Parts: sequence; structure tokens; C-alpha cells
Amino acid sequence: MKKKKRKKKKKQNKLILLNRRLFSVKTKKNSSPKVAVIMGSKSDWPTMKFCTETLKKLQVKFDVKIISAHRTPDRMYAFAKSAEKENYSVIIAGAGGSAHLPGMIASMSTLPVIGVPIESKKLKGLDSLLSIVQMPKGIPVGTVAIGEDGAINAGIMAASIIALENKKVKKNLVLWRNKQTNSVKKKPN
Ligand code: AIR
Repeated sequence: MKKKKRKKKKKQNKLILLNRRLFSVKTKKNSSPKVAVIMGSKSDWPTMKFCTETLKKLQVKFDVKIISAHRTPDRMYAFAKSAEKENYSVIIAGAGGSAHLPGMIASMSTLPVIGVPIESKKLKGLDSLLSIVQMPKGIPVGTVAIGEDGAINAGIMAASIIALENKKVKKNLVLWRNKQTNSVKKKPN
């Protein structure tokens, strides 16, 4: 009987420890959710800076990195494999031309990945858009519009994902959207 009781107590203690561990991971993540804004080249920055400006307005923390799927594959692998441990909640990846970066990152991480098609010189971003949006089933990439509009919407979408568990970001998002609604005039003249 005593032995049974001891066993039960041991099991209970194990459960308490496990819950504590799970809870601490959750609270750690919720306390400082972060977005990774990555791009294939420095030449993508004039577009991707609209994304970081949006995140700043919504008071969402972020890091910015250049990672190319083709030119720096090891950097891409290391980033994708450690993204969750680095406490990122969402990854926004901008790339142009044959734009494999968002899909490759999504293949190595279960974090939500938003792809921003950069407006390329030759095909005006249609190449980037199709490369990013046409992911075959199994590994999704949320794809936004080509260029500046997409970069801004990627920032807003990342904030919406974070707002699911973060009241401050939720409040900022609601305020920002109300401001936008109020700024629309009823008549054009
Ligand atoms: N790129 C860089 N590595 C892989 C890809 N797809 C993309 C960049 C950029 C475009 O190639 O995201 O939009 C042109 O890069 P660059 O450095 O030649 O201006």
C-alpha cells in the first residue's frame, strides 16, 4: 500500500514539473514575441523597410537579416533550424526572382512564414509572386502582394498572429485599424 502511494506521489510530482516547464516556455514566448524579417539581398531592403516600419508602428519587436536561399544556403539552414529557439513567433521572408527563400524556411520550421514577393526588374515581380505563392501541398507559405503593399501587409499580418496571445499588440492593431478607417473621407472632393 505504502509503495503504491509513493508511486502515485512520484507520478504527481512529475506531472507538476512537466506543467511548470510547459508554462514557463509559454510565458517566456508571450512576454517578448519577436518577428524575424529576412530578405534575399540588400537590394530588397527598400521594399522590406516598409515592413519593419509597420512593425514599429504596431510596437512589435523584430530582427532584420539578409539570408539568401541560393547564395548563403548554410546561413539559411542555421537560421531556420534555430528560429524557434531564438524566440521568433513569425518569419517574414522577402525574395525576388526565383524566390525560394520563404518556401525553404517553411520546410525547416513549423513557425508561420509570410512571403513577400519583391518587385523584380525584368518581370515586375510576377516571377517572385509565382515562386512564393505556388507552394505544393504540405508546406504552406502565406503570400502577400508584390512589393511595398505586400511588405506592409506582411507586418500587419505578423502582428495579427502575435495579437492572438498578446493584448498589447492586439490593442495597437485595433487602434491602428480604427485610425485608418477614420482617415477615409466620405467624398473625394
Ligand atoms: N535572391 C537572392 N538569392 C536568392 C534570390 N532569389 C533574390 C533577392 C533579390 C534578387 O535575387 O531576394 O530580390 C536580386 O538580388 P541582387 O542581390 O542581385 O540585387
